[in-house]
Amino acid sequence: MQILNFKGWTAIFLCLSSLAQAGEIRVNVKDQHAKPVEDAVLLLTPVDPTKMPRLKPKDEVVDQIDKEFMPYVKPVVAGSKVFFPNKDNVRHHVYSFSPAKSFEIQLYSGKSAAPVVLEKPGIVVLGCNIHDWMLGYIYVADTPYFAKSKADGTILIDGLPEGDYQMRIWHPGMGMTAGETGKQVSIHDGNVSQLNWQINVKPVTRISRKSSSQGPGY
Ligand SMILES: [Cu+2]
Repeated sequence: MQILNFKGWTAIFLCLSSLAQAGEIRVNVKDQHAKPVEDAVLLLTPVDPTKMPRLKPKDEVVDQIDKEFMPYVKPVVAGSKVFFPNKDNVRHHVYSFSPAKSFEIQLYSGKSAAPVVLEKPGIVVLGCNIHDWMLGYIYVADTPYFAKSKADGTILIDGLPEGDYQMRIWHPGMGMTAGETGKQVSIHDGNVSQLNWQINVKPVTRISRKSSSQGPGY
């Protein structure tokens, strides 16, 4: 019994010490009117390029629900495979003409669309040939350290190895530039770095089409 207890304590200790080997950053994103900005993508790149880990591509999903892309902004790591399941009862025809990736998924319904592999970092603007208003963005990141802001404008990135990082931030309202840069942060094990970041964004008008999905559709 004592041995079991001892093992239990050892396990807890190891767990705590591995948690301490990383830091985190919390950023509060506001616009020029001091309003919280949702869907801003924050990216951290180690200042020392030898600290950049190998990217691990993932399987990601951008849904189509009520004739909208969900989520509106999706950050993914470069090399990831993105699936575009159609959850509507009408067909979509998803495309992008962006330099980071140009592709087209012909009229389809359900999960029949083949995934698209996004190798090149950059911004992929999504549209639908049938529904002109459908607009979505995939930010293909060249670093594994990224996250996007919630409705209250906060972004959290945890599990960051200790070190200095260059930060970038991007939002659809900033246009197709790579975003704003220039801030650096030092991450220390077990510490939380907090900062406020004000960005200039053009208002993004998004009209909900929910009601129109009740009808016969097209
Ligand atoms: Cu569509």
